[in-house]
Amino acid sequence: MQQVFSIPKSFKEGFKFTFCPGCDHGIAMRLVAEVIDELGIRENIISSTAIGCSVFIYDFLNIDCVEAPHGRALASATGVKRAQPDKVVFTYSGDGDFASIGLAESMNVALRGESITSFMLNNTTYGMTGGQLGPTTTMGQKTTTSPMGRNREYYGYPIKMAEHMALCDGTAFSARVALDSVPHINQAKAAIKRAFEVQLEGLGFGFVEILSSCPTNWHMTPEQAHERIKTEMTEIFPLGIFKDVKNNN
Ligand SMILES: Cc1ncc(C[n+]2csc(CCOP(=O)(O)OP(=O)(O)O)c2C)c(N)n1
Repeated sequence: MQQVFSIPKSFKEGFKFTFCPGCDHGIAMRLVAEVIDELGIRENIISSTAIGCSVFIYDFLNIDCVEAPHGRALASATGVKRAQPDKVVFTYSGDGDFASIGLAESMNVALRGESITSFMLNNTTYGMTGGQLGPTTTMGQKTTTSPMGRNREYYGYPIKMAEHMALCDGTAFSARVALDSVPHINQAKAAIKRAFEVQLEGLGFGFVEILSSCPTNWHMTPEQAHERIKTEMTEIFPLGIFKDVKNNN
């Protein structure tokens, strides 16, 4: 069959995504791979991922990777960056990894202003383990551990990570983007690039929260899942750049 689209060089040759149909991890990883190619940093980059569907990055990207325990991607990345300051170091996590089990690590990396770049995929659930309530599960959302829907009394409120990261003095760039449409995907790529650039420019910690679909655990078609991102999720998690030290905002 004739290939009609190009594959970023940072992908492994002959790789095949093993994500569920309609999962946005594939789009996010492609954007990261395209940016790595465009910045010419493939030979000089190290990823740190923990557990969750993000872990598969080392199956697909042709880059150096370290594997951390659940929630500890940013702690491992800190060690890698401090040992090898000339390397470009990034983490790629789910919201459960970054904003729940790894919340202390994430917050402290931002407060210390570590020169690393982090991406958090917000799919409002613990995807890999079957759709339990996570730190970003929306109010009223039914999950396997909130079968009646998330409520304030029992579960509290979802966390807005891009805003929290922006409040940390060591953060140089914090943005929230989404993968539900082509214009949003283009904005997502620009934010991913900027988050790498602040590391290359030595400005501090770079963070991008990426609103992404999990049709399997949301019990939706891919189209319905993107509609949910566009309507419900962006209402709760507004898109935008919350901090960019270079542009003084
Ligand atoms: C210390 C530890 N606790 C729990 C788990 C089980 N576990 C594996 S993946 C996962 C959920 C990951 O969810 P998230 O980070 O949101 O990523 P997603 O799979 O949704 O992309 C959990 C709880 C584990 N592997 N290790």
